[in-house]
Amino acid sequence: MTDKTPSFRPSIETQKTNQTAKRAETVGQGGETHQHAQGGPRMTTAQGVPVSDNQNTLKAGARGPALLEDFQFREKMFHFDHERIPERVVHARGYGARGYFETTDAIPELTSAHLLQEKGRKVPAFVRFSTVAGNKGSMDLARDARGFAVKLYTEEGNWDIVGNNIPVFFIQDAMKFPDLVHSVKEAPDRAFPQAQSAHDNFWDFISLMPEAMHMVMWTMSDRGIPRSFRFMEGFGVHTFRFVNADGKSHFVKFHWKPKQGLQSVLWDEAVKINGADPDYHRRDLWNAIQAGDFPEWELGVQVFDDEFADKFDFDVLDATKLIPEEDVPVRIIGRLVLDSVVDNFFAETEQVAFCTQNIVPGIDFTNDPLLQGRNFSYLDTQIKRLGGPNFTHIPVNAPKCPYAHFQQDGHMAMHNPAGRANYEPNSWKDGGPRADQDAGFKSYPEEVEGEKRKVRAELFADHYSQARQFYESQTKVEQGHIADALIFELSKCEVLEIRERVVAHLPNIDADLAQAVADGLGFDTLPKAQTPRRKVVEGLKTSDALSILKNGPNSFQGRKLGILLTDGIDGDLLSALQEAVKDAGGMTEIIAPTIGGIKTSQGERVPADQKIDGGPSVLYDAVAVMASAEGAKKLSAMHPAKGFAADAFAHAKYIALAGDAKDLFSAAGVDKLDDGVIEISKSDDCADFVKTCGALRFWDRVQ
Ligand code: HDD
Repeated sequence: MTDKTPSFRPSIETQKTNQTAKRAETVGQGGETHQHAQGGPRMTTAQGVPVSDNQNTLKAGARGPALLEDFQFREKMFHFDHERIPERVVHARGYGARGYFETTDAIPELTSAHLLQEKGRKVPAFVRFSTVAGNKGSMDLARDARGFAVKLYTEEGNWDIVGNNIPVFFIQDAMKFPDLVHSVKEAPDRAFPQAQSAHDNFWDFISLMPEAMHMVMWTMSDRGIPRSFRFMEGFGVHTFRFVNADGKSHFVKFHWKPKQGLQSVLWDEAVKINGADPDYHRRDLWNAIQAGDFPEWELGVQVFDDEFADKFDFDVLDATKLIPEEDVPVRIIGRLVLDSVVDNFFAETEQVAFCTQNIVPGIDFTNDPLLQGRNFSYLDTQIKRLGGPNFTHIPVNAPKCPYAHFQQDGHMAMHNPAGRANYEPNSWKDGGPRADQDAGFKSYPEEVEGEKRKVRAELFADHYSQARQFYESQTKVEQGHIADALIFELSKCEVLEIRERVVAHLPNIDADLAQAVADGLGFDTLPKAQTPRRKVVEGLKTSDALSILKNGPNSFQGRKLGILLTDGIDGDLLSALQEAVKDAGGMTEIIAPTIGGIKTSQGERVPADQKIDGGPSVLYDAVAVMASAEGAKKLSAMHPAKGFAADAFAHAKYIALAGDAKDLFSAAGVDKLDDGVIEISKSDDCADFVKTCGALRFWDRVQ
């Protein structure tokens, strides 16, 4: 039989695309003409055997059967078939980066933790941000809490603070965690909805678990839809212990405060961003770090003693409660900087294994029943996810300080101890590591007593007081968003009783909120309020620290301006605008009718970063539209351009207009412009505009 058919030959079309898109790389042309990419290392099998042909399987004749002896093919396919590991049961969707932590204020009087003994001590860090409910491939802008997990590679072992961007949690006892997670994830029969809490199962569970009402206020607030990982706070949530060298203990809560300030998106933006760029948050972090705009957080601690804990209105062991910063100020003791993206997502971000149990001498747990349960769960889940007990051998999980123990063998053992002794005590001369009675980790010798019973402490039964405090601490705009979010989510519930049962909790939080949600759901009457198990504490002081809008950055640093352009615009003005944004520490992106960009009136070509339908205004913190008369006419006939203008206005963005850009807004139905829309015609205007953008939104437009 003659050999007529080449086994792999890309179509002319494919070759063309590849040539234009990636001129630097050579394209496989079939086995016999395949070329190597310039300068790459020699390809080998996993056993190190050089590979001669990576295009064709070994065959008996060019059109004959494939041969089992093709070890290169079998190895390649076997490895591919095993590429996936189970995704995290929660927090599956995440994004990690490397950086460092530096102590800025030593606190030896509070803790013996080596890292915190001296100002200037610096250790490497790895951080993974995540959403909770969605699967690994879900979109970034789900309404959800965000994970904020930090691993500090200290000189006395790895210290993990496995926190969230919300300082409280849905439940008080780890016993309820599987139920909580089952309820929020896709329903088991239909496998939807994905990455959202807007469904019956979640709200059914919540309506029957009033302890969740405080956290629900947070997830329904703008905290549930952050603009970027860079613009959110992180919290260790639980009360931990600091223990100093004399063995004295204080309680401590951990806070990560973003230097970049706080910022969230609007729900309508979140919905649209999920379509326009499902990777919005991971792209944002990647781009910022690659651009050298390293995000930074301060580590703050709220430290208090037994006396405070005893007189506090709530139980400090209850993870559904926070301690207002106005009651116990946050003391800043360090800084965390993310300055490096990962080399490989799987190796680092996917395989990183956090555990609340990873603490170091000088830090200890409390009896918070949620924390105690977590301490069990994380180690357990890593064994399933990473395939065995040796996940600490994976570089991202391995300590960066010296370590020595007698643990050995198991799947993928890579650091078995050398020598004869693998037990202790032993009498061998070089008998291996020994425990250090002085410097080794010692648990705080808290005295415990009590009956062995399945119970909760009485103070845990207060479910509404801090939910009310949180709601009352928000600005009017933010309160409106909470009501809107509840109405949206409950409108997705098919069962009327579930909607009613949720609304029945709200009068215990705020009468107006309850009424607004009832109206939004079309109820004729407000359902009868749930009777609180414990009397709601009246008159808790509001706390400004709980609001995002009261803690804005007042700067455009780290933010992005989307500039929509047409042919014939003033190139000098464009440069001035770009310069002004750069000076403010922001970024710009050019959007144009085609990806080829535009030609300025000076005849210069400006390439585009986005074609208009790939760069909707929801992707930007503020926008500018610069259009010639002819250009504005063209844009006005383009649906995505009208959407760009209408959305930017509806989302209360600051808008700069140059040339005849106003015409686009009229075409988009926005005739009445306001003070948030600013005409620019010279370079001073640009600087003023960017300064104004520091307020991030022109809220007057939507109040
Ligand atoms: Fe959890 C992952 C944060 C309660 C059990 N959790 C996980 C991650 C974060 C949190 C950020 C992702 C870590 C990563 O990026 O790899 N979890 C929290 C916070 C909680 C909380 C702030 C409450 C204060 N979690 C919680 C409870 C349990 C778990 C009560 C079980 C008793 N969490 C897990 C887990 C996960 C996890 C199943 C899934 C993947 C993993 O651990 O590594 O073990």
